[in-house]
Amino acid sequence: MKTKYYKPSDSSIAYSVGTTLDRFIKIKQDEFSFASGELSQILRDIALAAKIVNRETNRAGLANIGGAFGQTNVQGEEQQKLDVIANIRFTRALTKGGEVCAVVSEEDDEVIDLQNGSGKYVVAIDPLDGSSNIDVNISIGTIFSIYRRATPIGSPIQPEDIMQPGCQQVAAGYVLYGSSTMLVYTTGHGVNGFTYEPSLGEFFLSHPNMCAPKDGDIYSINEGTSNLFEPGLKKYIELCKERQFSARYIGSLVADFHRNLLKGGIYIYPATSKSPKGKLRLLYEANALAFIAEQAGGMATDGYGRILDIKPTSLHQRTPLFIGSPNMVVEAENYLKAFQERVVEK
Ligand code: FDP
Repeated sequence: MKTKYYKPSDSSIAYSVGTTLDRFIKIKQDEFSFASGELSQILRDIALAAKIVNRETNRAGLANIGGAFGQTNVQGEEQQKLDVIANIRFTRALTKGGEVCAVVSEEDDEVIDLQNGSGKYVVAIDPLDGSSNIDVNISIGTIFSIYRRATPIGSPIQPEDIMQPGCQQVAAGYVLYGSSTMLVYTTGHGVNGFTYEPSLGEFFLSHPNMCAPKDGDIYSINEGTSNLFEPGLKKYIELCKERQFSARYIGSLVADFHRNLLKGGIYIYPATSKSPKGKLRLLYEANALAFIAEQAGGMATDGYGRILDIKPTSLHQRTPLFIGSPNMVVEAENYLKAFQERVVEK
């Protein structure tokens, strides 16, 4: 039999289309000390569900899947039809993949036990974040955290499998359904971003080794409740204005976070006198983004301490969030603490 070596063609038709998410995951699989392909499979499952949610999101205006579902979730928030669709899609993908034993979702009151005796992983997910933006065609997202279960594989799910601090995450990521759809994830070895190519149905590596600028000039906060902010935060916002920073707030955490990660800035969802724990959820919103922020050289705190060190005490626990460029997060935190001290000293 005659053979010949493969020689890439010089023709433009043979130009590389780039690195697919699948190939990238495979290449990087060896970075996990406990590499076995299972974590890679979960990332692929999430990517598949993201493609489906992307498709549904894109035709929301046509397919009668916009608007309210007619029920409220455990947070007391009105569920949108797409919230429900996304929840079903991600849960289904994680169930079929076979690597996950339990899922915590914003849309479900309780932990979903997948009855999977061989599942080593627990996933916490906000299937569709920023859902109040669906009907007005503004960017929305998916946020996910992956943990290894703490108790032996095959045994019943225990609270300690679920209530792990964010520093125990083995991977985390988000999908941004924006002017293009992106999947960004970390496994604790830097952060990489992939852009969806709809005609090929693939995510391609577009943002390798993402790094948060040390400083920035964008602040993202809903100032509508500023009269309820802590005094230190009011001062910090004044400082942002004195420095003529840009105020940018979409009201979709993933989109606001993503912009500031690329451009440099701080996203704040603070405690207020009305909501001392803020609004965002620790397990499936703050932790994932905090892990990504830190891996990209950024920072995430609740205003007084590191998000990833918080030991969860309840499933749908809320936390204030200050996240983004490290110099900005430190400065905001210093304002909060300094002012609090002054108040205590009086
Ligand atoms: P939403 O309620 O629309 O899902 O996750 C909660 C969240 O959106 C974030 O995505 C967003 O940053 C924030 O709430 C917006 O809250 P406000 O309307 O209070 O600013």
